[in-house]
Amino acid sequence: MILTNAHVATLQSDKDFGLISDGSIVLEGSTIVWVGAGHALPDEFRNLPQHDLGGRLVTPALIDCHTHLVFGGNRAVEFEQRLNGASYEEIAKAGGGIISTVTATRAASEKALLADALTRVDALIAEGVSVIEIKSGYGLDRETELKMLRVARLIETQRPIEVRTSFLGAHAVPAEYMGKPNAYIDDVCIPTLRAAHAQGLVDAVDGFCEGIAFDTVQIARVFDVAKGLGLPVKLHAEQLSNIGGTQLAAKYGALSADHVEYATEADARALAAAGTVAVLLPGAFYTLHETQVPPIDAFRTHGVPMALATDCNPGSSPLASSLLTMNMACTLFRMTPLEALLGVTAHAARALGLADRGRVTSGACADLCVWNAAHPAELSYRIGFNPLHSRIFKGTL
Ligand code: DI6
Ligand code: FE
Repeated sequence: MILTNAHVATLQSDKDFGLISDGSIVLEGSTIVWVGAGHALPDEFRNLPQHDLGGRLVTPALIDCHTHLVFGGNRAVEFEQRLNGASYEEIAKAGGGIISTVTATRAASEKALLADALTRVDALIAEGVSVIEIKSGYGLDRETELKMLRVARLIETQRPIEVRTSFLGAHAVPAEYMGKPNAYIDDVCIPTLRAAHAQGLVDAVDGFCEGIAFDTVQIARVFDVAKGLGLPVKLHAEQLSNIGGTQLAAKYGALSADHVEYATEADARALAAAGTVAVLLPGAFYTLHETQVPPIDAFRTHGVPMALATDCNPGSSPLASSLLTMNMACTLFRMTPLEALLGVTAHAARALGLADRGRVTSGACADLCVWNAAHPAELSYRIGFNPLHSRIFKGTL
């Protein structure tokens, strides 16, 4: 198939949108085999069936590289408590927060978790998302961590979307191990990681490195096991304070360090040297009324690729919109519309270790979005408006 009459934002480099007006894109199965100006279409492709896009904007399909979208229940009541003065950390220490979602997730059936997760997946697909990363971490026991990962895998069988899973056993210390984080890592987290990996349920290993969660020594023990299993790592680092998570992520050659509001210039240098992506999560920044903006200028100066994701979760970021994430990144973090688009495409792909996604180039996977828009800045500019015209997933419209 040839897509013709397209205004293509190829994102072939990070310097600009790589716009081609009156462009054509040749798809062969699930692969892009040619992209360029319509008049330059090679003769060999002239007889293929054509699909006229009416001059619409085409971009790589969007990628949400950090979500916790499989969970039970919701935390609207805690949202209300925070607005009545309680802090996120206070609620967590009182057994709410992540732990209240753990209780609801343990109680939920696999079927109910799947049905609930699909409502969020559908919202993302409706905005042109083609790949979603989904973490475990609301089970914190063997059975429920495995259940969450099975549900994440099932999503791919129910919807035209690709799912990458991350094992996040080191997300919080469950009530039954209160005050005994090391015992939790040894008795539950590491054995569950091995079991989940043996069942083919894990694509990467994540952790929450924070005062209210795990320190760098505890995370390093989980990362050592991940490395032994040949799994890539990533880390929630420097979200609420700086305790060295970003440096640890860099030391382990992590795919990404995520949140990073409290990261320093030295942390940015370490990420650049390691080739680790900074995943920025403006939905959590916004929801938690955070005021510490991630060190965007340091990331720019040192050439750290910045990805953007929803962090879709019931506590700190009840957000299921990549477009709103882009808008928030521009308005709250002063990222440019080009950085925002790279953040949900090329750089998000890199944060997941997917080399063939996120740019419109020959050899890439044919995951594309067609927008009722003339310029790519429109995708970041509007608030609460979805201009998606159609989505092409692995070559299928
Ligand atoms: N950081 C976050 O923002 C989420 N997890 C994490 O490690 C919050 C998860 C939650 O509050 O349920
Ligand atoms: Fe998160």
